[in-house]
Amino acid sequence: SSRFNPLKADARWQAVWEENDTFVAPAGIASGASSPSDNAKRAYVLEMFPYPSGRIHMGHVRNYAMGDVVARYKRMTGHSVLHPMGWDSFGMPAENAAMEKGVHPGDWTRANIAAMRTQLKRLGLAIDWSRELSTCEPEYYGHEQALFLDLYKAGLVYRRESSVNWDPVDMTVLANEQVIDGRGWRSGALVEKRKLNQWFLRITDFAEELLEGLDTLDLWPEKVRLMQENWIGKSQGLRASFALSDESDNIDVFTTRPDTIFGASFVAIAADHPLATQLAENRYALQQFIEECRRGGTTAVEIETAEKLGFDTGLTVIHPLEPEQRLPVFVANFVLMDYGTGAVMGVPAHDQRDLEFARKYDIPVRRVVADGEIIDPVFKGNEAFNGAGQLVNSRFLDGMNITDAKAEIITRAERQGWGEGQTQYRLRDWGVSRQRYWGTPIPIIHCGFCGVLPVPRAQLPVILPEDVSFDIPGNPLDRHPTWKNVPCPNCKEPARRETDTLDTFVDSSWYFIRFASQPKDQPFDRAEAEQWLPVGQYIGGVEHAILHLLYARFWTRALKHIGRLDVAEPFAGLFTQGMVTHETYKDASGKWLAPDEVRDGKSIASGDPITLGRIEKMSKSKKNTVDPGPILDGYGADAVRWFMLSDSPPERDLEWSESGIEGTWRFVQRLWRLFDSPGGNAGVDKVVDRALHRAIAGVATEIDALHFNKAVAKIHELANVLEKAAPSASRDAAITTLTRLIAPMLPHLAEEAWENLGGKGLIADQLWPDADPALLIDDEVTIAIQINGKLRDTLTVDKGSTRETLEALALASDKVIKSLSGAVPKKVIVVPDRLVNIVA
Ligand code: ANZ
Ligand code: ZN
Repeated sequence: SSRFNPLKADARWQAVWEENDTFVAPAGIASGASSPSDNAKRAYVLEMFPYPSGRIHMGHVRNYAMGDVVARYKRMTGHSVLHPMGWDSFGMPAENAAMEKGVHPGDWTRANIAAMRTQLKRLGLAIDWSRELSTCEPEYYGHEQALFLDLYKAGLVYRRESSVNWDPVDMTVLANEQVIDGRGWRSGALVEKRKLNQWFLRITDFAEELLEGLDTLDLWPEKVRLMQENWIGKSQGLRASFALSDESDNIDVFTTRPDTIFGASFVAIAADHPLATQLAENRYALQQFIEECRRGGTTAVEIETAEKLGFDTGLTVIHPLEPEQRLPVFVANFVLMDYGTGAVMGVPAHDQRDLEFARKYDIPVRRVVADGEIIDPVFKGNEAFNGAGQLVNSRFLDGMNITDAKAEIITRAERQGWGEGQTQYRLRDWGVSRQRYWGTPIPIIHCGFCGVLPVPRAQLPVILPEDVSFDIPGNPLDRHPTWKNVPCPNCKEPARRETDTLDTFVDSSWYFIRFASQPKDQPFDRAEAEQWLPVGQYIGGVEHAILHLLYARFWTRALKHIGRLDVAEPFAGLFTQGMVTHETYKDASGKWLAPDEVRDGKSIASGDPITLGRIEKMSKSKKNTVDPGPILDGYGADAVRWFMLSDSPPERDLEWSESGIEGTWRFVQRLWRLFDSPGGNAGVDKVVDRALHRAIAGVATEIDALHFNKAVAKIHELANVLEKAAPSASRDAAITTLTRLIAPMLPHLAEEAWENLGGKGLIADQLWPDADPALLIDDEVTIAIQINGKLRDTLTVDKGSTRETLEALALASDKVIKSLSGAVPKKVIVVPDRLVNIVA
């Protein structure tokens, strides 16, 4: 027929792929199996698995369309492909839904998964659904509990009291990065500090490895590597001890600028520093100040921008190199307890925060580094100098550069015993305790007699109880009447279960391993997992550039550490795609309007003209989301996929527009008419042959480089040539081959056309065509035209043109005729494909 009907074709081919297990990955070879080793090239293609919020959004569609092109292309280039899908299905929204709508988090989640699975399947993704997993099911989280206990046994898990960010609305502890401008990332409530016993993973043991590993990830975006590097935040410096003047105690500070020690004019400690706590015991004003500090934000930006506040304790310390100097000790809001030692030496001339503080509290500011003439010890102005220079006003350091001075101070401190060189990481241990119901129960039992004990392996999984209520805020596990109560595995006396659950980032730290190998009785089989890992191409949003990727890298190393898996890095290749954006609209009253509430620049409801807002990331708050569901119904999967791939470079934002999807729909139909038009003519068409082979090579190169939009452009070029070409055998062959070239991107159309053209089997099972190198070579050359050895003109001619042709063309050149001005050439020397020299 002359029209491609996606509604029929999509469902039909999706069913065929499913019946044939077309995209089921070959089983790996499990440990101990005696089958011959499987030598097929393997490709593990993975998109970050979705959170089952309820509906697929355009961001998902873009993400999965890209991954699908890679997966299908890898199959066509002879790889065994693993391309799985699952659900990151624990987390707070399910509990919020439970509180708001009274549905059980499990029911809500599973219903969402069912709906989203159906929607995803509508896209015709080449996914091995037999490996589908959902992190909220005991079949998954039970294994996670086993791994947690393995890490516990290896000493990589510990429990300690720590100050946490408490979200008073969601009634939960938040990770630092879940606190945005001092507020909970979901609730928006002002965050408070609380002390709780928390479970931690020792990610800091791997700080150096995680940093060094970044150098090996050359298939990762540079910016992501940089973000991870900054997050790990390695600093080298000095830990120095300043004795209190009454010698009752010492204050240890950490500094990355030991060279500036002669410029130190005060010491500041964090509000949570033990000394501050001690001093506050009988000083109400200090207690109040500490409270005030706790209310302040904790992010780098907040600390940078907040007004620097201090409380003078009245204590002084002795400068370790100038014992006659006494420095005042302040409690200050810009010093963090959980970095370095929770105390700093203030060097106002060379540190902006210290300078602001010093000006405010009238503390001396002494210059100790200078980059020019001015070496006056009295530092003026309000801008600290942190550039390179020479040490001044610093006794034995005078004249040294900063690097040498640092080394000198560290050497002296170590020799004299008041300090030592120290490497410091910004990275903190990973607090994984969450006071929530909808998460993996931490498999621990607390016994009043025996203490903290792991749940015996035979009792795993520790299953979440179903009968919980969300009528009151807080963790339902805490108030569950029976679930908590268990006999102690050791003394059999009544004991209680840990009621904290694991951070959902734990669930996503190893799901890609479980995809690769999913035995029933253990988290994964090592040999089988190692056959697939690392993930060759991982695709996801840049919002996961730091935490998820760092945690997965850590988890992989931790598993290696305990001998369960020997993989250095989990994700060899990473791609972070851009967002899907849309215009925004407001009506006369300033209310946001959804795209389907607007027609021809007017509000459909009121008929009034609307104001066009900025193009922004699709979001519910701006009402500029477009639901993929109806679009898929209207245009079919291929047009939507093609749109997602075609418009912008994949790392950039993509603007969704009606006209855009209309355009891709028309192109799909254009291709269809091409497939309907073979002519059966016998002739050869060199132009078509060349265009085809250039497309074969070009599309492959662009898909390999993840330049999907360029691959799309190459197919457009070929289609243009074929549409213009007269019937020929070349054209017919090109049309047949074109089905393969579009197969990764337009799989339904490709299957349908392949079948109509008499192809055998499925297009999904075809190999990528070979490009004939001879046809890739440009067959025009530029030759030089000289007169008496001097360049006069250049001509572009067919390669292999004869001497006679070249001579004739050269003599016909306007420039040559002009230069010769009537003179008769004595001789014409022709070097084919290179030059013509006319001797006059
Ligand atoms: C003296 C000094 C002089 C400093 C100077 C800087 C410049 P990075 O590089 O990020 O590791 N610092 C140390 N511990 C701190 C804490 N708990 N809270 C707030 N600030 C802290 O930063 C290290 C520098 O940050 C340290 O070096 C210290 O200030 C400060 F010209 O010491 B510096
Ligand atoms: Zn006990």
